[in-house]
Amino acid sequence: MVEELEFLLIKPDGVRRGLVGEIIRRLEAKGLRITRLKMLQLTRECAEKLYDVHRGKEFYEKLVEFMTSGPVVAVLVEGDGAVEVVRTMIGPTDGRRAPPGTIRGDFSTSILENVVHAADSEERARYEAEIAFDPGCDAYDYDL
Ligand code: FUP
Repeated sequence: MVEELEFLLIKPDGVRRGLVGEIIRRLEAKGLRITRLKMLQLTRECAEKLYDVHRGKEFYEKLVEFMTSGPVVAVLVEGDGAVEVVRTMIGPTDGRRAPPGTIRGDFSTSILENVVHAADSEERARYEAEIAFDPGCDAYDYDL
């Protein structure tokens, strides 16, 4: 295994349900190092860029709509074999099929609202992190 970088996004359902702390706790407890962290409200354009590989699929519109429905939390982690480690920790896409002990298995019964996203390669992690940490991708209204 080699030192790797991995990108995760806690989805709007994860934020709405108060699971941010639990997910970050699991990443830290596993021994991954959190190197960047940001809450943002994705613009439609940036949500489309994040999910460019799914453009044209029947679930694409719903997916983009969901990902822009509320704030998300972008997390960059580093660690030995981080991509495989995180993908194993989140479990398969469909929360109904994800085994207990995985994040999706413990917190989701949906294929769309499955709490968390993680990049499937280090190259994708870099691509997705560049989008999520770009100030232009954040539509959040910071007026207090
Ligand atoms: P994953 O890598 O596990 O996040 O899964 P995918 O890249 O295959 O899918 C990305 C997102 O598309 C999922 F989180 C939810 C959505 N999706 C659906 O809504 N329906 C599907 O049949 C497949 C994916």
